[in-house]
Amino acid sequence: MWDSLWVDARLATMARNGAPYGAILNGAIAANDGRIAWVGAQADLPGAPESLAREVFSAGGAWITPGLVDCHTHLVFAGNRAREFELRLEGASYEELAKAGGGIASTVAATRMASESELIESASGRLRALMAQGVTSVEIKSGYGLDLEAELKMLRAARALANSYDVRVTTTFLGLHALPKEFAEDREAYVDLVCDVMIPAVASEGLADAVDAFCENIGFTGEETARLFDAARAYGLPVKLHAEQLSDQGGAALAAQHGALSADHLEWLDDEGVAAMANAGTVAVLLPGAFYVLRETRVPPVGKLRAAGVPIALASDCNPGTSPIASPLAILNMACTLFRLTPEEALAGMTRNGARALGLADEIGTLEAGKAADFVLWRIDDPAELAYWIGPDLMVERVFAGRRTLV
Ligand code: DI6
Ligand code: FE
Repeated sequence: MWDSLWVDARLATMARNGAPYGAILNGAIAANDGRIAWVGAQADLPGAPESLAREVFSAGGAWITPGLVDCHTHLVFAGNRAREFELRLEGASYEELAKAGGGIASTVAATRMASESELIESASGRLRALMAQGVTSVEIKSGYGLDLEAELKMLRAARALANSYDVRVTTTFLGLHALPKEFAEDREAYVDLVCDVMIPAVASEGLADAVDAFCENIGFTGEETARLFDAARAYGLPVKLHAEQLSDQGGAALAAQHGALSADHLEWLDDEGVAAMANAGTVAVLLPGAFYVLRETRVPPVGKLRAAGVPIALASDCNPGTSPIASPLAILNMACTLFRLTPEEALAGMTRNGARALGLADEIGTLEAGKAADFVLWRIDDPAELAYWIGPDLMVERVFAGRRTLV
C-alpha cells in the first residue's frame, strides 16, 4: 500500500517523454515515504485506487507540476533598500550607489547588527511568499556578513528555515560578494580570509552546499574567483558564479573550466562563454527580476544557449538591492516577456533545470518515480498559464515530501 494517491490529474511531469511539458493527461501520482512511488496514466494503475493507497485524493482535473525550485536567492538579510530605489529613480545607477558605499555594503551593515533569530524572522515572510506560489526547494546564499561570524550566522539562519518550514533549503557561501569596508585598502587580505579561514570553517560546520562569488567590475576579478574555486574544491564544495551581469569578465567560462554547477545572470555572456558552458554541462541560471529592476537593456543570449544545448534555469534572485521579488510566477512571466523564453522553457527553468543547477537532478525537478514527492496542484487549464498570469492565486495544494502542506 502506498501512503497516498492522487487521481483525475493532468500531469506536467517536466520529464522528457516526448510530449510538451512531459504531459500525461488523465494521470495519477502516488507518494510513499516521501518519494514518488508511481506516476503515469490512470488507466495503467495496477489496481483500483482504493486498493493501492491508504489515502486517495481526486485532483479534480487540476494540473500537477513538480514543486518549483528557486535555485538562486539571497533570502536572508536585514533591512531593505527602498531609499536606494528612490535614489535610482532620481537617476543614480546601481554601480554609482555601490561605489559610494551604499548597495550591498548597506545591507551588510544591517545584517551584521541583526541576530540570527531576527534574520530568520525577516526571511520567513519572503520564504512563505515563495512557498505560497509553489516553491518546494530554495537555495539561499550568504554574502551580507562578510566576516566569519556574520557569514556563519547567515548560513545558520538559512539552515534553520528548513527546520521551521516544509521546504528544502540548500545553502551557498558567498563570501566574495563585496569587499567589506575594513579591507578597502587590502583586497588580497580579504580574499585570503575567505579562502583560508571562512571556507574551512563553513565546511567543517557543514553549513554550505556550494560556494559562489560576484565576479564583476564592482565585485571580484577572475583571478580572485579562481583562487576561491580552488579553495572550495580543496574542501569538496561545488562552485557556481554570478557572471556577466553588468560586464563581460569571462566569468562564465572560468566557472565552466572549474566544473561549476551554474553560471548566473549572463546578460554579457559571449560566444566563448556559451561554448565553455556547453562543454562543461554548466547550467545557465537567468535572473530576469534583476534585469527588470535595474532596467537593463542587454538580454542574455538565449538563442545561442538554446542552440548550444545549455540547460536554462530561472530563479528569483530575491535580494534587497536588485531583485526585491518573492514571486516565482512573476519571474516565469518576466522570463517570457523580457527574455523571450517559451512558457514551457520557463517552467522547465524553475523545475528540471533549477534542480540541475543545484546538483539535485536525481532528487527533485520532475515528476518521476523515485524522486522526492514534491509537487503542486494548480487551478489552470493550460500549463502556459503559470507564466501568463501575474497575481492570481493559482495554487490549489502543495505537497512536500508526500505530505499535503499548509503555507
Ligand atoms: N548580484 C545581484 O544581483 C545581487 N548580488 C549579486 O552579486 C545584488 C545584491 C545586492 O544588491 O544586495
Ligand atoms: Fe544573486
